[in-house]
Parts: sequence; C-alpha cells; structure tokens
Amino acid sequence: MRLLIVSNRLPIVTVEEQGQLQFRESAGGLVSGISAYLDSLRGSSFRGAAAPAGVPGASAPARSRWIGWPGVTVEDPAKQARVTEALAGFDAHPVFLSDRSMDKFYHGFCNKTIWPLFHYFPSYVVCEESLYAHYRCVNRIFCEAVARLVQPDDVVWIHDYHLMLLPQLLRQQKPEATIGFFLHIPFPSFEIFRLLPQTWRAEILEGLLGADLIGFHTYDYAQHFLRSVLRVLGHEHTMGKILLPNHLVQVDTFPMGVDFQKFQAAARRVPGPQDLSGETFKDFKVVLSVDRLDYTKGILNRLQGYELFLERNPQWQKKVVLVLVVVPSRIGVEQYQEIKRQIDAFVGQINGKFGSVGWTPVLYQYRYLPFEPLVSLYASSHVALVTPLRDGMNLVAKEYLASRTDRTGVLIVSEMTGASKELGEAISINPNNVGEIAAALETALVMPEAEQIRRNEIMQDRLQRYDVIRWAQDFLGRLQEVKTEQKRLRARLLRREARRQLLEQFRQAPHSTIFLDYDGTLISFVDDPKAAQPPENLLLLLRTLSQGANTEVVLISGRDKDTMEGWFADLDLSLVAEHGAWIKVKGQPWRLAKPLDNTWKSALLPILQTYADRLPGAFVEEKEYSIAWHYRRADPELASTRVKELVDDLVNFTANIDVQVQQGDKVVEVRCGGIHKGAAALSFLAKEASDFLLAIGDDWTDEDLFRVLPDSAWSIRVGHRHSCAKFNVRSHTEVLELLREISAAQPQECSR
Ligand code: GDG
Repeated sequence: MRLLIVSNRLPIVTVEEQGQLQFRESAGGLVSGISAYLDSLRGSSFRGAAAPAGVPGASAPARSRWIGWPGVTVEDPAKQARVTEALAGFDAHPVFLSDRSMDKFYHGFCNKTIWPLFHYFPSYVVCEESLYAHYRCVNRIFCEAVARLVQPDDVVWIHDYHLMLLPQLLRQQKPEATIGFFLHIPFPSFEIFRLLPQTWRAEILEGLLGADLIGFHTYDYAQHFLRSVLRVLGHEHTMGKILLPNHLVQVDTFPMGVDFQKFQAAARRVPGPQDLSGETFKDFKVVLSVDRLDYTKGILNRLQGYELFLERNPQWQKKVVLVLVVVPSRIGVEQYQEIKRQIDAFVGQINGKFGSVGWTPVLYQYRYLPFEPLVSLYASSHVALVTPLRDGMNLVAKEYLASRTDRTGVLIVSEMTGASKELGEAISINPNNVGEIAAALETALVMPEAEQIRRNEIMQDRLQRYDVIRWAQDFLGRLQEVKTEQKRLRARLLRREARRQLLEQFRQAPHSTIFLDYDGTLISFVDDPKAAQPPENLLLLLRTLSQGANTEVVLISGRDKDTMEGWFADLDLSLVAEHGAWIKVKGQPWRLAKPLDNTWKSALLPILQTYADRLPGAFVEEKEYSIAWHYRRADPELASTRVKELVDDLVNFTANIDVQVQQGDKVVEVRCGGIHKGAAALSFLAKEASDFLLAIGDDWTDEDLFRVLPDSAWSIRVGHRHSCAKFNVRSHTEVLELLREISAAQPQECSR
C-alpha cells in the first residue's frame, strides 16, 4: 500500500536562484502535521506493522508520495522534467500551474471566495464565474496528475478547500480507488454555505462525496456538512454514513493534533527564555501571539484586548510584554495588505501610548521564525493568547501546550477555534468582546502555578494521546474500514457470473414470472409523481418482454389503478395497483384483492391535508384504498420533524382501524390492513407454479414482496441498501439493461 498525499502545495518549495533550482522545506499546519506522520513511518516505528492498540484496522503504508504545486511557475518542459526528477528524491511530485491559473485559482477562488465564506466573512466574498472556472480547471489538472500516478493498492488522501472537486473527478476516472478527504478549515453552517451560487454549491458537495471518507476537525463542521448535503442534494445520512446509489461515503470527525514528542524534545533543547533579539525576558511576564497574517486570526482584537488590559491595570505596566509574531501570508490579496497596515498602526499606537525607556509593551515581528526560536518562545512565554475570529483547528494553541515541559503556562483560547472544543481547561474567550480578552489576561497573569499545572496536565495528557500521528492513523484506519464495508455491500451486487446464471435459468424455464416495481425501478424518481410517465423505449421493452409465450410480467406498484391502466393497458401484462389492493390479471378486468373498507379515508384526509398545509411542498395523493402523503419537494429538515409528528398522530388515530401507516422514500402511506405487495404476489404464485421467479424493486414496499418469495427466486433491490433481496443493482438503468438481456434470451419460437 502506498499513500498519495494530495494538497495544493508540496512540503518542498522549489526556488530558482541565479538560474539554479533550490529546494526548501515549506511550513504551515497541514505540512507539519502530515510530515510528522510520514516521518513516523520512515522512522519505521509503525512501518508495515499493525496499528497500535485502539486504532482500528489500520495497517501503515509502506511508501508515500506527495502531489502538489511546487511553489514556482515552470513553463519550459525540459525544466519541468528536471524539477520532477529532483522532487522525486523527496517523494514529491509536482503539479505545474501557470501564473494565471495560480492567480485565479489560489489567490482567486480559494482565497477570495471559499476562505472568507467558510470563515464567516461573507462581506469579503468575491463571486466571479471566471474564478470558479479556474477552480474547476485546476482541480481537473490535479485529477490528471493523480490519475497518472495512482495504482490499484494506493490510498489517496486529498487535503483541504483547494481541492474539493477532486474526489469526484478522480472517482469518475478510477471508480475503485481508495480516496480520503480532510478539510482543514471550518465547514460553515448551511445559511452561510448557501450564499454560493446553486450550481457551485451542488458541485462542491458532489465533488466531496466522491471520497470514501470525509474528515473534519470538529463534530459541528461534520454536522454542517451533512446538513448542507441534505438540503442541497437531498441525501440523508445515518451516523454520518451516506448511502448513494452506487457508493457509500462516511463523514466523521478527526481533531488534528500536533507532534507532541517533537515539541517536548525541542523545548528541552532550546536555550532559556530569550526574546527575538537575544535579550532575556527575565524582567517581564511574556504574553505570546503567533499567527499567519490573516483577518480570521483576530490579531487586531488581540491588540485591542491588550490595550484595554494595560489601561485597566496600570500595575502591570513595565511588567508585561506582548510578543507579537505575524508570519507573512497571501501577500497578493488586498484584505491582507489592509490588515497588515492596521496591525502596524495599532502596534505603534500602543507602544507610543504606554511605552517608556526600557519597556516596549508590544514586541512586534513580521516574519517567519525557524522552528527552534519558535519553540523557545513557546517554552518561555507565561501566557499564549490565541484569539481567532474563526479557525478550523488552530495548532499554535496545541503547540504551546506541548512545549511546556514543566507544565506551567496559561493558554487563552478563542471559542471560535476548533481547538477550543478539546481544550476545555484553557481560559476561553469570545474574541469579539475585547473586555473578555482583557479580563482573561488579568486572570492568566495571576493564576497560581499549581492551578496552571492542574489544567495543563489534563490537556497535555490528551494532546499526547491523540497526537498528529495518531490522528493520521485514525483517519487512514477508518478509511480502510469504509472500504471493507463497501466491499460487503458490493458482494451483493449482481455481477457477471450471477447474471449469467440468472439468464441461463430463465432460458431453461418452461414458465417464468417477473414482478417489477415501477417508480425507482424502471424509471428514476421525479418531484411530481404524475410526471413519471413511461417513455416509449420502456413501453417497447415491456411489450417485448411480456410477449414471450412462457413469461408472465406483473407490474406491481403503489400507484392508483387509473394511472396504471392509462399507462399500461395496451400491454399484455398483469398489473397490481395500490400495493396490492387492486389486481388486474392480464386479459381480465381489475378486481379488488379482498373486500376492503375505505370509509376511514374521510376521517384521515383532513389530518393529512393539515400536515401538507403546514409543510410547503408536501401534498396528499388520494387513491381508492390508500392515501399517500408526499414530501419529496419539501424542505428536508422541516419535513423530518413534520413526518415524525404526522406518523405519531396517525398511529394514535388509527389504533382501532384496520389500516397500516408506513413511511417510505419521501412518502407516508396509509393503506388497508393486510394489503401489501407480498400478498398480491402470492395470489399470482398460487395460480400457477413458476420455474423461474424474478422480483425487482427499490423501496421498503418491495421488501414485503422479497420476503414471501421462495428460496429459489431471484430478488434484486435497486441501490446500495440493506435488503431481504438476494442482490443489489446500482440504478434503474442497470435494471433496464438486465431486462433487455432477459428479453433477448427468450426462445425465438416463443416470441410473437
Ligand atoms: C490551517 C487552518 C488548522 C506559524 N508561524 C510560524 C510557524 N507556524 C506554524 C505553526 C503551526 C502552523 O504554522 C499554523 O497552524 P494553524 O493551525 O495555527 O493555522 P493555519 O496555518 O491557518 O492552518 C487551521 C490547520 O490548517 C491544520 O489543520 O489548524 O485552522 O486554518 O504549526 O507552528 N512555524 C514556524 N515559524 C513561524 O513563524 N516554524
């Protein structure tokens, strides 16, 4: 097994200096996290071995390859080949993009549309068709690159918001591939996500659903995603599992950790407390702030909170410094330049207002720090002040805790970060309220050491247990479990050999009976049931099939008899309407399956109508011996509440009446007791023995049919669903293909 990591950027940046290609390590949460996992594999602590206890089913990959943009534009093919060759030495593979693509894709759609939207800054969002077109295009370029490299046993792990269309694109090219996706930023609530144009948001969700496993940092993000999938695409889930017609997708939470041991070891190594210019901090309490330059990180709020703290607490002046490290990022994007100007001005303002000889209240560095000085800062700061307005996780908070070898130190963390969900012992603040930041600083700076240690022990234990290596193992282990579950479902698929046997039995059989459901089985679902009229080619297929002298075809549906009559009366087949209330044996008139009472309808109709009025998009379909309450077109969330209420009401109301209340696919049905497709089918089987029996259906009403069939029968359920049927097919088009084959297998002399 080989692990292919796919992310926008490679962990190695290619730089061209005086005509020479140079390769440097790049940084960032994603890169440092995954690199730690890959290092752990190279260090062979897990390579090829079974996963440690508690990590289900994970076996570690033997090799890895990282696919991404190399950090430089290379257009000359010969030079591209040289870069590719050089990067292969780092187990990396470059995806070359033009300057224009990078600008429209990365600086454009990724950072002007998705980034602000997913971080709840809708007013910063730029919605331009041309940016999205480049996003699509770059996702396709990545797809080509991955598709060329991927081998059957490989695991593809795609990262982050730059590549949300890639899972589906890759799935189309490599249907059997193992594909995981992890989103490092928040997935916003549906009300924010829906601000995207309709086609984009549907494509993005479909794009992600091409993966086998989709991971998020927190439970909330996973729930937001599942809700958007329901509202935009209409797919429901059970415990994060979405059963698509031909694919099972699992959505789950994996809070990313840090390389705990690496930070501990480094913190023991680094020199004592030092500021960035080498001077000691010994006279001051140090409050640390480290971030990429980003408007989501709440750097201005932090400065406002610190200013307020100094105003309110003159006794702390000359005794505390705020070390503010801001790492340059996305320099080309306008909002970033503006925020940089504001930070510069604000730092100047605080230092001018409070500073004195020998005391600079804010020590400001606008630069990237090497690892060791960064850890030295973590290790020597009394307080870490982490105040993002929104942050998927925030690794700085965790790295600070991991670097506290003596377990002292106070973490102040924004409740808008994913990290705050796990770090309950830290001081939690709402960054929009500068008063809370100032008050948190007051509390932090006087917190007794014993209390600091008590809190940090709990958090460190957790961070040590679920470190970044465990995070990656957990994700990859879960991915393998999903593949196993898919295999189990796929084992029930009607494959070539079973199909061959089915056709052979059909050919040999002196008499055959075929039960076919209609909606969802012979035709796909539409919003309005009346619009699902059979097309000409379907009628032709049914005609040919039913003309076989030894074949009896029974269309067995929940539809009313007039509709069935109107659509199929010209064909030489038998019809069952209203799930078995009405039966029309071919060549004979319609008859009731048994004497039925329908006086209950008049009492129930007003109830169903009231519920339909309370749920826009729902409507009532009245049949002679049943009533259906459809809600396919209704708001899915409101519908799920209304359906529960309705079913509850109906069950109570009908306790003394001989009717059944059943929930189907976007429908609630009330029908006479003892009427179901199974009973109807038995009436046909009692009439004449069949040597070949086939039943195909797609929903819960067909389960009644599958259940009554003898062991020798062939039963097939459409869609990847758990079922009493022996086999599954993926869609109604596969049903039509099978029926065409059956039709062609009819003995010639039997065809008229
Ligand atoms: C995204 C999500 C999510 C920062 N400055 C320096 C430096 N760093 C390193 C830190 C840390 C990483 O960069 C920053 O990670 P964050 O999590 O804080 O933030 P993002 O870069 O926005 O990351 C975020 C993350 O992905 C992972 O999923 O947590 O929510 O936005 O590792 O140490 N490293 C060095 N010098 C610096 O000056 N050496």
